[in-house]
Amino acid sequence: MIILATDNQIQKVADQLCIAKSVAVLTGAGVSAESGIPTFRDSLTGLWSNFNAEELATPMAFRKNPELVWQWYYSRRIKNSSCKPNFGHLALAKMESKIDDFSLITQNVDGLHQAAGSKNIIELHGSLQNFICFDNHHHIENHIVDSSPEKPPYCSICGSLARPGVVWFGEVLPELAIRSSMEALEKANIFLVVGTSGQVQPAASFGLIAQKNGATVVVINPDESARIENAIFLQGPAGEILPKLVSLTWPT
Ligand code: BJW
Repeated sequence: MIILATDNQIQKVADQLCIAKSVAVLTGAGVSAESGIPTFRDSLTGLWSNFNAEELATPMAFRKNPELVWQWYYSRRIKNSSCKPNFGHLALAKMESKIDDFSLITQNVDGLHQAAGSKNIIELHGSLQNFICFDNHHHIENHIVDSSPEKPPYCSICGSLARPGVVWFGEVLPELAIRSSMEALEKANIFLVVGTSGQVQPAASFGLIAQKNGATVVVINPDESARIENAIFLQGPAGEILPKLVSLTWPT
């Protein structure tokens, strides 16, 4: 049974949120769980049940078996296209409309924040909407990707294989995304950490960085293991806690 944060606990965060000048949010896979997208560390199901997501999301895995990795991403892209933003995504879009200085840093590659109407989004780990070539990062057009479900097509410029435009383990994150995140963490009065296990760097350190910069950090997650020391913990699913937080902060 999941213990839910009380209205009283949520109200205390709402009281701070309504006077905050600058707010930053970090989201992870948990924010899309209620849209039907499995979290990264959920065991894979169906055809993929014998695989480990952490072993598929690496350049080594792609070099070893490009077709396998391609098919995994292709199937996720198809699944994503039938998923819709949930109440958590929508609440974050509403929050942005109420706060002048608002940054949404996401580790997700599913595009659901954009679909919910969020605007100032920093995609730390890339996007499943973008495909690039393995050797030179040339852009690969979506219609070429869509016509090749079984194996990665070749880049028309350099002939190397296409790959998803996401950040795999051992790869550096986009420089602009890191710089924009650091700027957001420098000025935030409140930093919300929603639906992430906090196991993957560098995003896992953002809570600590925000605290050092003087922000109040609030973790929203059904699982206690996501707690951050000295942060407020609102236990529960993002799709329940975020809408409540928004309606208690801005009642009309
Ligand atoms: C709900 C919910 C509901 C469920 N509501 N919540 C320092 C120390 C040690 C290692 C490193 C280090 N610095 C870098 C590394 C190496 C590595 C790393 O962190 N390894 C760790 C595993 C130890 N990091 C990197 O390689 C990064 N690169 C880098 O730092 O470059 C410089 C460098 C390289 C090498 C060495 C040193 C420096 C790149 C990381 C790229 C991560 N990429 C992936 C794949 C993206 C593409 C794809 O989607 O396929 O990103 S991995 C995967 O993990 C994905 C996610 O974005 C990311 C985070 O996962 P997330 O979102 O937290 O999901 P889950 O599943 O873990 O958790 C879900 C949470 O939701 C849970 O808490 C649930 O309870 C919760 N939940 N229902 C709210 N309804």
